[in-house]
Amino acid sequence: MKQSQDDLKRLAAAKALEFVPENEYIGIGTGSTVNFFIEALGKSDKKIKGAVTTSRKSSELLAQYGIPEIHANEVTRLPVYFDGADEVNHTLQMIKGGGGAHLTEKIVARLSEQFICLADESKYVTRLGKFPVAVEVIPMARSMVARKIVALGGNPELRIGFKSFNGNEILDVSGLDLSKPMEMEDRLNQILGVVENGIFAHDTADLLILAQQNGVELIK
Ligand code: ABF
Repeated sequence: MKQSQDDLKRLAAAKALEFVPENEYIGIGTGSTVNFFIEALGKSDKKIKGAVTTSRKSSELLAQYGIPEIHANEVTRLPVYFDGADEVNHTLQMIKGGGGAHLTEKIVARLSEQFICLADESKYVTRLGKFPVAVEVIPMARSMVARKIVALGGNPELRIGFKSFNGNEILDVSGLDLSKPMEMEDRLNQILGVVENGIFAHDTADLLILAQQNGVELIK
């Protein structure tokens, strides 16, 4: 029987438990795949010291399962960070930010020695770029940034009614040429008024736990 996308997310989440180190603080991201991971971790007998997380939603869920939270400023390193993605390619570069939390996610990724990405097969792509790139902008620079993005070949759309964790706005940008993801990540971040974008080309995953109809595959 064909498994649903949620079944596959659950499978990836269950597999990820095997990579949770005990008696350590870990990083935990955001999104529905990670929600399954937090649930699985909360119900498991794995003992961790606590977690640095990337959104209020994940904080709430951690609290619900009695997993202590620690602030990013209280740790100097994390052995591992678990998070999902909107797209991930064969070299484990990703597009993230569908949930608008890519800034906090990049910070926790950079604090972590290992980034483990949890994904169902729909996220695994040959080429990044179908999913729009989220660009977090300082509100007063929004229009100026949008014009620069158009000049780069992108089509920016304001995410209506959304503010990031840090009170900024998000432009969802389609149409960008992501054949060189690192270059585009840098070019977007060089625009004055951009806080961070959702291309994770520098901060690739170290391991992808990919749940597919025929089983879970580990891709390095
Ligand atoms: C986070 O959640 C984001 O970077 C990404 O946008 C999203 C993936 O969500 P889901 O697991 O719900 O597909 O990982």
